[in-house]
Amino acid sequence: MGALRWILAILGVLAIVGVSALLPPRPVYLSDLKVEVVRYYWANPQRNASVDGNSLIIGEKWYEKGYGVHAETELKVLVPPGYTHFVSIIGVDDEIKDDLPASVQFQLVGDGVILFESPVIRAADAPRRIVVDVSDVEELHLIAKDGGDGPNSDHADWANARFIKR
Ligand SMILES: [Ca+2]
Ligand SMILES: [Ca+2]
Repeated sequence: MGALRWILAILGVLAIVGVSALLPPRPVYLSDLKVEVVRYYWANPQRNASVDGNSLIIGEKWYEKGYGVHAETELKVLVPPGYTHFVSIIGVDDEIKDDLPASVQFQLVGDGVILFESPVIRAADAPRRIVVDVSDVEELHLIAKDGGDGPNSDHADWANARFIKR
């Protein structure tokens, strides 16, 4: 009886280890990491909020995590070891009305190399999902640029910004 109990216990542990090996690894959210503000304009970047301190909302969709910034702002973060991709929803926060002249370009620079550059995104544009390979990157810079026409109304969201393993 004692031996059977041990065997069942060992089988149970093996089953748990096996299942957890099959589950996808948890994402690491940008807003849970140490983020350095390299430069910012108009107001401090906000963690898990828009740059005005409201909920992160793009195209009427709400996002719990991320960073709200004002162009031109540059954030710096170290890619967590073993994580291969940066994923985010980008756009102009809904606190800026669609008829205001917001225009933002989102750029990712990894170890000095441009990895991603969005088109110029405006307040009426829908949220966009980006997936960028950062498997060889140590230092990632997230830059919100002014779209070439100055920073007026440029409230930019890096919504749900996170690192994943693929
Ligand atoms: Ca909008
Ligand atoms: Ca602009």
